Amino acid sequence: MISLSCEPTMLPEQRDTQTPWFSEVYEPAGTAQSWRLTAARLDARRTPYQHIEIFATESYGRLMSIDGCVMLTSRDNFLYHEMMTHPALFTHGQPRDVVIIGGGDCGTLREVLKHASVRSAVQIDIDEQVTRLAEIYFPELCVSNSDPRARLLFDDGLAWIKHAPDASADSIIIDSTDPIGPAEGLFGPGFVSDCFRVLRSGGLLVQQSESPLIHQPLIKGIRENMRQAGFTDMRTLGFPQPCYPSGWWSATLAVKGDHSLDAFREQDSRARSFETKYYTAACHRGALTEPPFLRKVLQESGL
Ligand code: AG3
Repeated sequence: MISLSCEPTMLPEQRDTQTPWFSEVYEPAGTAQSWRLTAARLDARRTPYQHIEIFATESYGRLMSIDGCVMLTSRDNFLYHEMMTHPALFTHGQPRDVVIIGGGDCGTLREVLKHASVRSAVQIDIDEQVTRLAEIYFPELCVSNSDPRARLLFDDGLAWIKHAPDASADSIIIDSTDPIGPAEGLFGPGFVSDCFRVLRSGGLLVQQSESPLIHQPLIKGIRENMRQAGFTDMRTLGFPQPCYPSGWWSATLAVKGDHSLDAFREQDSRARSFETKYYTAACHRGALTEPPFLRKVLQESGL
């Protein structure tokens, strides 16, 4: 006999109405998602850029929100951070110099530094407080921060990339918030063409591209910017992300020069020397096939 450990939903009169909840109300989709908390808010900082808060949830571990939007939870951030990093770095022949725009929680940085070929990883987040809070509440993401290959800068990514030398990076990963507030410019055509200039031939751009289900116009816009900038092949890789609106998220990859995203180092990926919790060569291969509903929308714009 299989015993189910899931208790049925509580009846209203049994509910604990005293325990606090965190809810992200996501107006654009008319949805909300909530987590029951185990304590009052752990921390909060109002910075010149945004309002960062930290909560302790009952079932997802710690949760960081920025301006009311969930950025990550302890339980499921591995999905996002692995998929923002490994497909791109296993597509490049030998990624050496990697730039992370945003990513202040250092989760992407940790994944990037798992690649032995990487000799420099520069992270440029506008808000130092994101990193300072991650060090306290998500120390597992910050384990590689003192790696000699890592450089943590607190600066405006838009301005940084403008001044970066031509052909100086093998991969640029845009690990940003939603396209509002300080991150808005990171979704603009000017920034994407600066990234194109800064990448070497064969270089990979990765942009967090929101939900394939509810943000199709945005994904179209991201890909139009990439195409306009001169990128040849582009692909939107979907992955589950329970803590974000719709529970589903994506990373859009673009390659510079005459390369195809279908050709990744599958053998190296299979024989990788580090652990991942979601990413595998097979899931990489599978994610390269865009689902028909998304393909249709992109095809309409010749993307
Ligand atoms: N970056 C993507 C956050 C977008 C979430 N949007 C939302 N909850 N409305 C997260 C940074 C992780 N390194």
